[in-house]
Amino acid sequence: MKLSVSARAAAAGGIATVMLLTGGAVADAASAPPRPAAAPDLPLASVKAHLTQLQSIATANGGNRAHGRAGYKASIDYLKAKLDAAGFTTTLQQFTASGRTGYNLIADWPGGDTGQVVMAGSHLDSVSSGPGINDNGSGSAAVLETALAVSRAQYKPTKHLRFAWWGAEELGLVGSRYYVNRLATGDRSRISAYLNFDMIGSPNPGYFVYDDDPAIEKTFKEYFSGLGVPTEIETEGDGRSDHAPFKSAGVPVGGLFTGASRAKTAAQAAKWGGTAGRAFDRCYHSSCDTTANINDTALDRNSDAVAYAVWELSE
Ligand code: DTR
Ligand code: CA
Ligand code: ZN
Ligand code: ZN
Repeated sequence: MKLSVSARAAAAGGIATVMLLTGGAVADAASAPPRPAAAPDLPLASVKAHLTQLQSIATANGGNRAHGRAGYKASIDYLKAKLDAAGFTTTLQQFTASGRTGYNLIADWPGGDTGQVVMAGSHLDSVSSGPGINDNGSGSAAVLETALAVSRAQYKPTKHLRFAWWGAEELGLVGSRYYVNRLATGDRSRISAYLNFDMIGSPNPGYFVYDDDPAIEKTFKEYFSGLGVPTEIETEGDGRSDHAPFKSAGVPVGGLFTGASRAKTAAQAAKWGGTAGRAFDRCYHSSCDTTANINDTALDRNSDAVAYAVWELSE
């Protein structure tokens, strides 16, 4: 049974909406390119289990997971162990910032055309004032669970998949800049897409899609329209997260965001729910950015959107 794109997106998002293609549509379907297997619906419980681990790591290490502190390296170790066990080829890229050692974690999924690399990434560091569960445990957990879903499915896409967790983003995109600046000549043009996920579980969430690359933006908007969730263009963040160094290097970029310290408007509350006049995340860069600072629906929808885009863009 052929699903329309929006129904398939809904299915990928876990809502069983099936539309039969009848009459002329069948002709369209017959001429349509083969569609990839729908991306899996990532279990919210699995994504949240990573957040619980990151919270425990922060609690055991002075309350944060900041660059250069024990909590950051423990976060790296947690993710690397999961990825190694799942069959990824992992690389720890070490750098120094503000006199302290930092790390990027890069995980390559063996196979695929290394001339067309689809990357999904997020920064793993928190600020020093808190555990950084929404900023940015949320993005890091969603990217990790997407990578683990690739392994579970033994997914074999046409393109090569690479996942990345950046260090020292909070110091000024230090880790991602370090990575992009050290790409070998020609490797920049081999990255066909970089997808960035920084704060995707905000407690008073908005649904923002980066508008840097039209094809990537369309992919995310297809997914959310399949769920019946309206989106807005992300305007707060140009240059404010790890997609910026990739964009400056000419790589097509996109991503998702649920909002930080800006207040949700009445119009936004009318379409998304939540509280007008209140910040999307009133614990932004604060000690209260804990596992209690997450909206489950937003985290679930955005985690599934990460998987949907990775599958769609790497087919
Ligand atoms: N710079 C991010 C948070 C942030 C603020 N605005 C945006 C827009 C798009 C992505 C991220 C952000 C941080 O504090 O880590
Ligand atoms: Ca899900
Ligand atoms: Zn931050
Ligand atoms: Zn962030």
